[in-house]
Order: sequence, then C-alpha cells, then structure tokens
Amino acid sequence: MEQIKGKTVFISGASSGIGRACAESFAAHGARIIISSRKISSLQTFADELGKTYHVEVHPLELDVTSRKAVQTKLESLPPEWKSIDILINNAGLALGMDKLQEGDISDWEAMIDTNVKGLLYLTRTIVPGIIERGGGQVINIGSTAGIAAYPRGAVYCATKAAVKFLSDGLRMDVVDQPVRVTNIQPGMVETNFSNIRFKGDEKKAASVYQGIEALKPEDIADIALYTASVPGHVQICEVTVTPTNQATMGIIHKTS
Ligand code: 8X3
Repeated sequence: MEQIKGKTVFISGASSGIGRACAESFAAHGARIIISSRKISSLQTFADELGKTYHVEVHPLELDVTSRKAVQTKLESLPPEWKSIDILINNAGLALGMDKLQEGDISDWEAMIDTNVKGLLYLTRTIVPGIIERGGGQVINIGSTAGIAAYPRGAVYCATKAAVKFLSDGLRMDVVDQPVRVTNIQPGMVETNFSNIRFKGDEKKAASVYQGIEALKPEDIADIALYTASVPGHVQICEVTVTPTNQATMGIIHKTS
C-alpha cells in the first residue's frame, strides 16, 4: 500500500462536510494537511484540533478558489515547507437553488460555475505542475452523481459536476505519461450543509431531503478518498460512484417516511 504518512495534502473547502472529513482521515494516517476555505476563523480552530489529536502539521489557508489571482498568489506565498504538495483534493463546491433553468437565478449559476468548475481548474493548474516536477502524486476531485445524469431543476449544478467528470477524464489523459493518478469520486446523497446552502438557510426544506433515508456521511466519502490514495502506486482508481443503499439514482430513492 502507498504510504500516506508524511505526504502533503491540499484540501479545498476544508472547513466543513466532506473536505473536513478528508482532513480528519488523512491527518489520522499521518499526512501533513493544508486546509483551505474562505473562512479562516473556523479553520484555525480546526487546524489546532487536528494537530493536537493526530500530532501532524496542519497549515490553515484562507482562500477563495473563485479568485484566479488569489489562488495563484496564495499558493506562491505558501511557506517553503508547505509548497511540495503530493495530493490535491478538489472538494470546494456548492449547489445554489432548485429552479427551472428558464427561471434560474443567474448569480446562483455564476457562483456554482465559478466554484465548482473554475475554482477546481485554478487549483489544478497551479498545483499539478509541481506534483509532476516532484515525481508524482494524485488529484482527487469530488464530483457527484449529478455529473452522471441531469435532474429537473438542477441543470446548472449537474452541468458543473459533469464538467468535473470530464475535467478528471481529460487530466487523466494529459498526465498519462506521468506518475500522477486522477480520481473522481461521485457521491449521491451525503448529509452535510449542502442542502442548507442550496436552499439558502431554509432548514426545513434542507432537512426534508434526508428524511426517511440513511444518507451517506462525509466520513464515508473521506474513507474512499483515503483508500484511493492508499492503493499501490501502479493502481489508479479513476472513478468511484457511491450512493446510500436506498438510493439508486437521483430520482430513484426509497424513503421510509
Ligand atoms: C449532491 C448529490 O443528488 O443532491 O452532489 O445532486 S445531489
């Protein structure tokens, strides 16, 4: 198995949900972690907790991935001991609104495209050349089952996740002659603040998404990310699609209530 211990892992959107769970699981296996998020306040406390619990180094980085300039300058100005990133986890992403396309809020679309697609691209473009130069590593993108098939009132979100799938596939082709693995993890329903953000704080609506079904937990996705990074170096897990047992597709969900 590949050694996680001592690897430097960069995680975007690490202050909550899947990103936070990935930080925990990689730290628990001895990785050094750069946790990045727009909100530095919660990151600092989380960094301290991780460092204390797992005795690993953690570097919190305030970063808005939608800003091309910020991605470039903040990555360039990382302290030297944090510059050699081995694993990039492109997790930052969001859904906003559930409107018919013809009635959609254009600023919601822009926020999703800027974060889920452009943010992922900016980080990939900035970090992958160094990964290649240093002799290899891995990019783990957090896609979605929404990237496999569209669903009503989700066209733009689904399109951004389809972009994540094709950017993963394309990058895998472009680094095929390098020891760089590219993995796209496509989760179905995961209980995080995803729906709360999508429904802009309407907690009732958000809670109803997960009522009557045992949704995936962020830790389930983090376990998979860790597994894909732990398999031997000659093994590339290209894509993982994972849903709760009672979810077959976005539209086919068995709920008990
Ligand atoms: C989240 C999955 O089905 O809510 O990426 O769009 S879904």
